Amino acid sequence: KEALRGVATDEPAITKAIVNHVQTSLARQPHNLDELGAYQAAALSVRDNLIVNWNETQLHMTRKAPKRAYYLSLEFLMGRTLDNALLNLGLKNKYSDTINKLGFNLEDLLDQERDAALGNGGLGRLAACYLDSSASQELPVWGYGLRYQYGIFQQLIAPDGQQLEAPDPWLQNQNPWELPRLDVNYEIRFYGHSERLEGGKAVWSGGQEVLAVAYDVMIPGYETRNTNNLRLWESKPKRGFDLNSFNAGDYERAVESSNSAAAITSVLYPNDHTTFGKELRLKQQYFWTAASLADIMRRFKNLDKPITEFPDYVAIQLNDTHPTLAIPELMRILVDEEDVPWDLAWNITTNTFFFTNHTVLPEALEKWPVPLMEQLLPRHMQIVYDINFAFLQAVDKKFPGDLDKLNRMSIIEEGFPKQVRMANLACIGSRKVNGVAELHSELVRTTIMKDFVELYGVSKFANVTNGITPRRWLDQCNPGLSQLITESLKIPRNTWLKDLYKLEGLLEYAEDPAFQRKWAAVKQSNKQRLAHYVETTLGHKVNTNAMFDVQVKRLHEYKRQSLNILGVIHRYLTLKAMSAEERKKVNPKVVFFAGKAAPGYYIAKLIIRLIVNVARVINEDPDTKEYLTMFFLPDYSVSLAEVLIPASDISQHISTAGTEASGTSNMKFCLNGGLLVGTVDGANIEIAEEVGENNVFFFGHLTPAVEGLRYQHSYHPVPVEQKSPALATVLKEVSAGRFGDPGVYEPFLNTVRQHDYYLLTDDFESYIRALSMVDEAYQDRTEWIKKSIRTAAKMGKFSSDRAIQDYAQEYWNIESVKLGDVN
Ligand code: 26Y
Repeated sequence: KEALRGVATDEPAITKAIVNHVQTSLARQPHNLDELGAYQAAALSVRDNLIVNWNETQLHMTRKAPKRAYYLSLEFLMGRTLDNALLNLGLKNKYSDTINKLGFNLEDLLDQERDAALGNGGLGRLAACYLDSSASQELPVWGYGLRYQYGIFQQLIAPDGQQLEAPDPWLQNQNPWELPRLDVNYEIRFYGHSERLEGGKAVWSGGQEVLAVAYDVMIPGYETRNTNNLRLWESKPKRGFDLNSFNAGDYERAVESSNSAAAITSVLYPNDHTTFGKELRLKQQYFWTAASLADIMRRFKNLDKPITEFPDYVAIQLNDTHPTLAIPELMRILVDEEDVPWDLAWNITTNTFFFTNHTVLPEALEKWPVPLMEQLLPRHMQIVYDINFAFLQAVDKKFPGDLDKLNRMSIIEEGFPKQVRMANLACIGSRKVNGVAELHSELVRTTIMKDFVELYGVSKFANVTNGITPRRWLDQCNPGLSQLITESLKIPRNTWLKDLYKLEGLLEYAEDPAFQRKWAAVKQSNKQRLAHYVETTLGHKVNTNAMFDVQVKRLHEYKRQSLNILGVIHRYLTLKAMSAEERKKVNPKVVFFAGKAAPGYYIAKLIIRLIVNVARVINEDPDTKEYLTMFFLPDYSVSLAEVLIPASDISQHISTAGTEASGTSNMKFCLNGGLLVGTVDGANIEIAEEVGENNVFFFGHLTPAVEGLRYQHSYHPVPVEQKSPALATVLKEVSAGRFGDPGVYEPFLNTVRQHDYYLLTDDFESYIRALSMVDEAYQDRTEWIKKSIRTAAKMGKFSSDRAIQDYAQEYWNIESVKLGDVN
């Protein structure tokens, strides 16, 4: 049966498949192959497996014709694929042995793969975890995104500590995990003009047309043959190039339009949380939503069902506001192309879409200038106005005469220029709106969507707490711990990896000294693995007996890496002030930072510079370096996270209360037995609910206090010296040039001294106290290990399998369609 499926699952067949790919796909000789070539051949042989499963899954789904869900996301932060695919197929051991016999080491080959880094951070990685969980649970879910030529930029650190950006040409060596589908393509129009006809219809013509071409990425499920699809669109010129200009000798002009078509999917925008209003970004958004909807519509039409049943077969999840144009685009297709009356079209549309909000920060809420939208998408602008007109009538009917409310709720924001508020459009056009953790969803209901809750009722506004896939974030990145868990729970690995609540079985071992020793030994070896990484990349030795304290995430003022670095300086100054005798009582600590700053985010880049330069000073200080060292690891990525997270004793999630919607790395650290120091924010709160507040280190002001404190900063400011003398000293030392040129950091220091929007001065003292409690707790290593075990044991809720089940049942109304077991 397997031979019929062409699948290589035993050693001889795997060997044959790999050697075959070396010779025929790579056109190389097996006897002088380098690691890159060996990786490619191995990957191609695994790809063969995936393609067979993928094909059968697609065929099966077409035959069964279940309702499907589509996850529209501008970002999919996939990371590497080979290791994950081998684990999902259950072939890792066989590949490891086979590759050994071929004279290579599997782990080295895995390292040859470049990350697919088509995302910025949390939102993009969440999309990747959700694809994994959907496939693993055999749900008919497809992802739709863009095939960027360049992913998130590569981060370099200059000698002076500044972040530099280099392109990420991830497709340079061919990508074995995608399948070009040149036959699946759609023409996408921009610009031109729209002429209204009778009955609400219009004709949109002229302008520029570009081609969207599909590339399919196989998404294997864990221990199932179900293999889902992530369809990424690439832009191409509709016609090669302008032959008239070419013949007239104007070669540049001839390729201009083809270049502008290719530009659409050339690069991922590296901003997260700050909008910028660039035309190319709006083009990306429309290009992608239009291609995806055309594809979805074509698939629906193959079912031969009446158009009114569209929402019975299609659910579309909008990953933040980025794909909101899908709403007017579906209206355009229905009204202009399918001749559906406006009201019926609106009914279909609002039963199809679901909208997830990922942030309440005002600077991240997308707005597009009306003049830009009118020019680029004239028909959509008309549709948005028509939607808004009917909507405002409904608001006025329910709240007669409330002009302020109408102004706040309107899709169009008055001003110069007028702007289209994408969050309002997404909310109005969707069946449900959700936040990503309990607190965040409550903030959505009471702040940005307050008026909408009053209009529609609260049931439209719900919560789905984020989750992470335990396959990648435990089994794959921490094989030692995975094995210990399987041995101890005495159930097969696949059982708890598919039902993470089973980890609770570990609780009974928390008091068992033998188990504690094994648990600690795994952590220790993960710390050694990280130390090895630091040594080979930065050339620095790391004391693995020290506490490893980690903060890794995008650089942002709201995430407060600033608080962390100022805390490190405080610790350094405290150590310096101690006698050598006193110091000996201090538990050594190594602090790790990693994360990228948006290239245009000046203060965030300055914070990186400060971190790097503080590290340089304290790592060289003979008085203290035994007790405190710190590292900024350049170029944070999914792959680096897989090394860092299993190695942490404690990790920091210290956003100003009410600003971090959820956070997902907090879940990853805890799942790997790391403890958490954090604010009462996002999913930290639910983690504490699960693991018990005695197992997390909370500090800082709570969300309801934030507004008042900000008001105080503006109108009744209290000097830093008075609020926190310790912080004042730290700021003074930085200002004076103790960590490099005096003056360089002033713009950052002033944000703290002046408005202190993110409340560093208010939270510093309690932050330092929390860190002392961490130190104290770490002194009693046995108690610490117990906390670590109890924490991991209670992480069941945070599996993305649970989150996807929530979406599948409460929102999409879809069910599993199983293809059959592996082998
Ligand atoms: C509009 C554009 C500039 C933009 C681009 C990317 C705006 C926001 C983003 C990304 C947002 C993001 O990553 N949000 C994070 O989503 C995670 C998954 O829900 C949350 O865990 C995390 O708290 C939130 O910051």
